[in-house]
Amino acid sequence: MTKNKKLLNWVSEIEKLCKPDSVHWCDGSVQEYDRLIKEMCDSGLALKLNEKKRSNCVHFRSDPSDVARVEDRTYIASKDKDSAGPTNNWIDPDALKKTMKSLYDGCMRGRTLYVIPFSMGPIGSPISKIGIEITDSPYVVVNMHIMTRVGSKVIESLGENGDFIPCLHSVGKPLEKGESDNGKWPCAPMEKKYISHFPEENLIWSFGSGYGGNALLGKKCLALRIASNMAKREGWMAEHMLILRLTNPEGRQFHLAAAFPSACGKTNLAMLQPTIKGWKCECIGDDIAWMKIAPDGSLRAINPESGFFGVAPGTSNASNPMAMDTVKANSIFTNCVVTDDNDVWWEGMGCECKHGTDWKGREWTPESKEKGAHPNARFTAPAKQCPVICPDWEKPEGVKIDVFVFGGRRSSVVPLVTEAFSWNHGVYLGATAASEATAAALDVKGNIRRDPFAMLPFCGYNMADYFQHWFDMGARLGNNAPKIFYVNWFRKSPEGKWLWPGFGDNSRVLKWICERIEGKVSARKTPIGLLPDPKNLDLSGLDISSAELDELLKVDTEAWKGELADIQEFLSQFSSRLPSEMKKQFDEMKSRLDKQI
Ligand code: GTP
Ligand code: SPV
Ligand code: MN
Repeated sequence: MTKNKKLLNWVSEIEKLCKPDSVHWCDGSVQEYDRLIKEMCDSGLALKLNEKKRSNCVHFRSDPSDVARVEDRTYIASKDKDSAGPTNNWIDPDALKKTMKSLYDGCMRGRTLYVIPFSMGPIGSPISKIGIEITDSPYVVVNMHIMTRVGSKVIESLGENGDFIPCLHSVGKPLEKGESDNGKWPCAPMEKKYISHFPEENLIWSFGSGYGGNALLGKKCLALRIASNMAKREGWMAEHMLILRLTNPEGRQFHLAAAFPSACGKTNLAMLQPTIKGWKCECIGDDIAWMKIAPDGSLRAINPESGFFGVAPGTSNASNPMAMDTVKANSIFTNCVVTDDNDVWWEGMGCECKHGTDWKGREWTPESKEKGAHPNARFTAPAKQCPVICPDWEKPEGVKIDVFVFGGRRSSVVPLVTEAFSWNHGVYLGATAASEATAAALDVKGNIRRDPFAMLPFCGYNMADYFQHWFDMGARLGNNAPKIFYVNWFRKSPEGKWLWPGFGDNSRVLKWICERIEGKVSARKTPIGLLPDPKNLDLSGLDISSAELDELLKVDTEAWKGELADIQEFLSQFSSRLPSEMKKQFDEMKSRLDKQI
């Protein structure tokens, strides 16, 4: 039991407010996990999957209204509205607390309050942080067991006076006397959902949703929205990035961190199996990177998580065999199809399901009109089960980052790969990144949106100041600054076919990137950056026509002038707060496009 006063006071204050039936302090043990899973199976909320097919795995069906992050209900409550900036929803912190306190009052009646001590990052790493999540959802507890390091060791490391980030969560569905959920996923209606951040206090309050980033508060809320604020104040970086180790045939290692928006390929790239000879890839993280400048001046990254919360649909032995292996045991699935023999299935799994039950609990066959799995159906799986997890993935000092890669989902205009002219130009590329909408957020509509550094929904302060932070980090890193590239795996032909095979074949692009770093290959200067000479891309064994390749590496000046107008409009929302360097980069790109160089 902890002697930490701040923690004890906070738990007792929340207990008084939320009025749960009981309180349970999580120890992170296997017994605790097994007991909660059994309780949820017994109550009908979870289904135990076929032990012979998927050992120690369960499936959950969420409420159909609670299937993804809700950006319209996500708030940054800083004292001053400008600190949140034009891309975040802002409410005055006092007003928001007042509203939420009335929602929290008695919200845990009939339920258990779980206290989850967790560490983001290996316990004891100089880059790690401790959080405590209070939740009334056992689903959240078991997911946190996988996604973070939970339990007594964290309490020990916190000690009597250690500090932590308080994360309060409730599904927002109190139970009357004698009432039970009856196997139904508890949550509150949309207008009562709040995913709130108080950055000046390092405080998170989430109410009404039990799904993913809304409820597993270590992930997007702590590791990105709150951590981005801390990183800005303390001079480090908290980014929506996978971390990957590449080893070339000579044995030289490169560490790459890549930011793509939600559902745009991070998990896939993180577990990539190269299709080119002699290259090896190992996974360090698939969603979040925390990075600090080490005493030797290099930039060091850790993955603050210990599990993967990955998109299920589209995951197959062909696209991501390492993820398929990772989820064979000890995993949680949410909103998939359950087959008649109690296994899970989803669209794009690379095998057939003739008959099963869809994510809404209805009979499903291939003839059914609707998809069987929700497009944002997910698996939760321990990172250590990934066959290509890097042996150094939990190194407390992290790995040295050599390359940053930005990208998004663009069916036209943006070429397969572009190298930035400089750090500052790379920051401009990251800041002006754009992507097509996906199912990872419930309320993102429309076609293409600017998603700077894939952080639009996750940067917990004014995005203009975040741009400046990137420029500042580059200046501090100097010659140690990673090289910056921009990729797009998602170009389509006019008929709507992928022009680039993607997945394992993305290793060909990574090879070019590494060879650029080593100075082994030349590049072609274009108005938007440096592009490969087609002869320098390793396409051996690929069936790709030279017309397709030309299309993939084309810079269409007119289309880019259209892009420029959109970028200008996007940047204008930051008005006088926009860094002057960003304006300079924009002007330089405009003049290169005008001069066609
Ligand atoms: P979040 O967990 O939401 O942050 O997503 P993510 O960035 O990790 O995306 P993920 O790797 O799960 O990929 C999302 C979707 O993109 C899946 O349906 C993949 O099959 C698809 N995808 C990933 N990589 C590629 C690629 O190289 N080419 C194509 N065509 N599709 C890809
Ligand atoms: C994302 O949307 O980027 C995710 C899933 O990684 S969630 O945890 O729901 O944010
Ligand atoms: Mn993500």
